[in-house]
Amino acid sequence: MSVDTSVRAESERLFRRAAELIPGGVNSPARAFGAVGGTPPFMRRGDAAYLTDVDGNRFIDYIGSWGPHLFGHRHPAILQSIEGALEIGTSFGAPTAAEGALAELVVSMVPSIEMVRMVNSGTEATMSAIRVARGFTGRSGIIKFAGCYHGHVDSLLVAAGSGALTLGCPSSPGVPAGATADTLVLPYNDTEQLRQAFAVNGDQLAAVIIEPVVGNMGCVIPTSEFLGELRRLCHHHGTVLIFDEVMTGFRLAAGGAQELFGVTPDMTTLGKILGAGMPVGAYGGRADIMKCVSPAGRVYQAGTLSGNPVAMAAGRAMLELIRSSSPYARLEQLGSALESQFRGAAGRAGIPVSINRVGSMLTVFMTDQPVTDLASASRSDTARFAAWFHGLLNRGVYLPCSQFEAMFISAVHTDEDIVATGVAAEAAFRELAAA
Ligand code: KE4
Repeated sequence: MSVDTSVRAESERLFRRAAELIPGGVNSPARAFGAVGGTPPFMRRGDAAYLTDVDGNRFIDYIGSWGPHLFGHRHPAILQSIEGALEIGTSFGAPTAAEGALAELVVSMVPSIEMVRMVNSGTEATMSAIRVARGFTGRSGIIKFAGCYHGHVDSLLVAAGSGALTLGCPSSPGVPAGATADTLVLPYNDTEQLRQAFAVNGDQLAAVIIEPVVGNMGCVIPTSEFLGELRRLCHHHGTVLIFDEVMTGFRLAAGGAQELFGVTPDMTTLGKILGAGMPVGAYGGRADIMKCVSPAGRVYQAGTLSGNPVAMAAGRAMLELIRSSSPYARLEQLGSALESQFRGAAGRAGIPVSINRVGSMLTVFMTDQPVTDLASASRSDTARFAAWFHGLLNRGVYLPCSQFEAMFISAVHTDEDIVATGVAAEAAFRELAAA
């Protein structure tokens, strides 16, 4: 029996009203369907791998709040931790044991992190990490890679991915030239250009910040040569290597991409899964670098709700779930099965696709060429992706609403969900072929 989730009148009503009150009707552009058109479903609740919208439509969810829900929506252990924390209050602006408890877990799980500071978002984490690297080295220059997105930090909103790329403004208005004057943008996976950039600028480079597996131009995977050379060059020039693991942290392995690839950065930024759906970010790394951070050192960074005890309790429950259940074999199995479903469906429908996947993070690119950087990702047929996206959405499958994002599978998706997704995907591919 085919699923029909195309009737979304209440979402349309809510979206019209929201757009009069909130820019674009959303509190984050990535949710606005700008790249795919139409009205975003307004969600009423989430349960395990599923979302139900205000019109009563049920979706298999492959966004998972853009990454946090490694164990699906409303996992009992996470809800119980939040309820328990609420028994004593919501926020004190004073130290609590909950912050140290989560810091202990992060330090024990993430290879590069000897000390860590909690903040409230991935953006705060990357903004702070850049400042600390500049304070530690006394240098100003930073390298980022075209198509990578590190939050809406002024110095990094240049050639940015995710919503900035999706909405065609990878370098945002409102960012003064001075804010990006020290930012050098290189192509991802281009080892030769990396070597040249260091040869010319090495002694002025405070930091390189990179998504060690990119999610924000769609899923793009580094070559081992590129990542290895990046590590070597940063070490040689005294440049701080920052892995932005806001998306990959705890997603690709308990110790993130740095554990998976065996490449240890000097600093790491975290978010998403770390907060289990609550607003948490973090930055950490070598103790000698982190001891520059106020009040231990002179690099200032602060936050009223940083280390919020309710969010800390949720994060602790999440990391303890990871340690007790080690979901990565299951996540790989589900990811491999979903990739096979998409490949088979596209093949039978005669639609050329390129699929990049690491574990439970993947993207179906509408192109017949390999996708290894922003230039190749940008050759994807975004109009075809938009049509395929709606074909799936109308059949109860909720993908990220952009060609330049990654899908996320949770440990609580079922084999039946994967098969049902394959059936919906093939029907949507066949619609493309018939168009
Ligand atoms: P937040 O400030 O959105 O918590 O984190 C920024 C960030 C930093 N680094 C990486 C690698 C990220 O992926 C993100 C945020 N990711 C996007 C999705 N691609 C968040 C979705 C949104 O902007 O609404």
